[in-house]
Amino acid sequence: MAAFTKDANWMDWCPRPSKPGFHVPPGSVDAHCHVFGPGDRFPFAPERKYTPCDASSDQLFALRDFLGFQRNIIVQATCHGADNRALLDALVRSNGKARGVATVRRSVSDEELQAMHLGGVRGVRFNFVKRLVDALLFDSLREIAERVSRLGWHIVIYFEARDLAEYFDFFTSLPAAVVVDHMGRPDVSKDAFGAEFGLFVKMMERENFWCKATCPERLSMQGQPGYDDVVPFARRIIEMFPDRVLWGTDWPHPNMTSHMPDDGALVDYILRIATTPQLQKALLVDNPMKLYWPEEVL
Ligand code: 0GY
Repeated sequence: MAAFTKDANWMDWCPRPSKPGFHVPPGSVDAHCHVFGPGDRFPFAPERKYTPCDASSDQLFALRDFLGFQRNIIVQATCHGADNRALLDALVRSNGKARGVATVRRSVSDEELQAMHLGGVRGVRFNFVKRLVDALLFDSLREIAERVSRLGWHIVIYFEARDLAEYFDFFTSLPAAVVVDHMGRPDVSKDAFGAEFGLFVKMMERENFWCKATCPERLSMQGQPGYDDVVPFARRIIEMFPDRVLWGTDWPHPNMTSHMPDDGALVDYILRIATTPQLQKALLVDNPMKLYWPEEVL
């Protein structure tokens, strides 16, 4: 099998995170994380825009246990393209404690979708971040959205705030629940109550929209320890839409260039954005369970 060499400037994930002071509620779900490779078992996609370090399911599950979480939502990253084998293998190895979001092409068969469903996939991801993908084939995405919505799956979308106006009509016409990664990547040097984030809030006002209040480390210009500039954005969205927000580590934090976050510190950051036990339980337990394990929700 091909050997892969990670990009020269690739920042590896934190090997010894701190133990969080915040004890997450029982049943908490890390609702945005990835597995990468290992490249000698699960090759990275030829069309990838970056080659990461390996980040295996065993390493992810060790982090889950260390941080006090019970389940994961593993999201297909662009470095694996539409080859979901690493994801599906991780779902099997999780013994039911993980569900997944896949990437598929229009050519995917109904049988393949059905097999993914049985394997624990509950959504597809459409990536609109220009540095991560090539051409966007909207007709194809719409067709995929219609097909997977029949399986009860949702659509995860990843885009940057400056592009939202261009994609707004497409996003709001999707025929399923839509989950937005990282609050639509706001420019946090702007006002959390200003026009740009206002457009995102307007989209969230639609009942089928959810979002992940994730990635302060990716969005912040001020950086650690508190990611202070991201807090007003996350608090606004969590307090306005307490029943449609999710949280995840984003381990192993692909394409970070400024610093590699301490995953324990990221868990402590939750206290700054979800400021009551009710908001924390909704964010970490009730909402991801409704979306990914609805059969277990009474
Ligand atoms: C993230 C963020 C990034 C990468 C991907 O699929 C991906 O490659 O999502 C990024 O580079 O911003 O959520 O993992």
